[in-house]
Amino acid sequence: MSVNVFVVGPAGSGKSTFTAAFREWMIRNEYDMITVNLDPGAESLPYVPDIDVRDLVNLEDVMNEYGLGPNGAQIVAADLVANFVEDLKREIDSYESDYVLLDTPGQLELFAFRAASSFIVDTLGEETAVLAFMFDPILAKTPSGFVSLLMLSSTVHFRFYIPFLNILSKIDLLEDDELEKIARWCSNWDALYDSLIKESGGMQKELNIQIFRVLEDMQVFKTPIPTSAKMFYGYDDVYATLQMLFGGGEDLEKR
Ligand SMILES: Nc1nc2c(ncn2[C@@H]2O[C@H](COP(=O)(O)OP(=O)(O)OP(=O)(O)O)[C@@H](O)[C@H]2O)c(=O)[nH]1
Ligand SMILES: [Mg+2]
Repeated sequence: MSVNVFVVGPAGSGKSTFTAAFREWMIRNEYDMITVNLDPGAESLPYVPDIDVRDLVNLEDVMNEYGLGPNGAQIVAADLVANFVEDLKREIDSYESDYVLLDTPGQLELFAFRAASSFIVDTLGEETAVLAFMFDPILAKTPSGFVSLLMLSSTVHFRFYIPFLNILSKIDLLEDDELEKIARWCSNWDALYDSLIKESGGMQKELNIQIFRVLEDMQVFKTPIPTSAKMFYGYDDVYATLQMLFGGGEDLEKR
């Protein structure tokens, strides 16, 4: 049975580039994997998907057929994909690969909040689905941005309730001290709390403190794994984390 990794995150957080780079890393290491593009609105991709939802649902066709603009068409297209889930599953199964990387639509809310997505994750993912949630470093480097991403990632986790890992993308865009600061927040809640209350004042500070406490109580925190497609960095850690989740730490057999 394959491990199905749904790559999710806010628009522009690096989902498609992560898919391309992790694919490259896996191929170099001789792991058996395929990529699936689940974004009907993707204009260009940094990899050639083995399976492409655009072959089944085309955004331009949806715009013409339903008389919609690009935003409305994205919503209809996301729902239409659900009609083809069984076809997608058959196609994925025909590869019999160990790993399936599924690149999701740019708009996180289309994936996280449409009923069609739960159906897609349930059908395609079965019991070996995992969410890889991308943290964009430009947002993650401020305390409130970091906490917002934790909330967003928790919301997506709450929606699907399957195993998940957090990934910090594009770390080449961070200065060393910014990366160290994020690492400190990851290893020490108190450091994150201190940074958060220093950043804000008045009512916002109060709200931040309350939100922080909820997150702490929920114990949703998962340290984001630092990666950079530009530096080709971090993919061994991502792979090791997947192994811990599904392989009990043991390597799935190479082919
Ligand atoms: N410097 C740097 N840029 C990156 C990295 N990964 C992605 N990018 C850039 O970030 C931008 C967005 O990357 P994508 O991979 O398209 O992000 P996405 O989440 O798939 O975007 P949407 O599907 O449109 O939501 C592109 O300009 C990428 O070149 C990285 O590791 N380093
Ligand atoms: Mg993309």
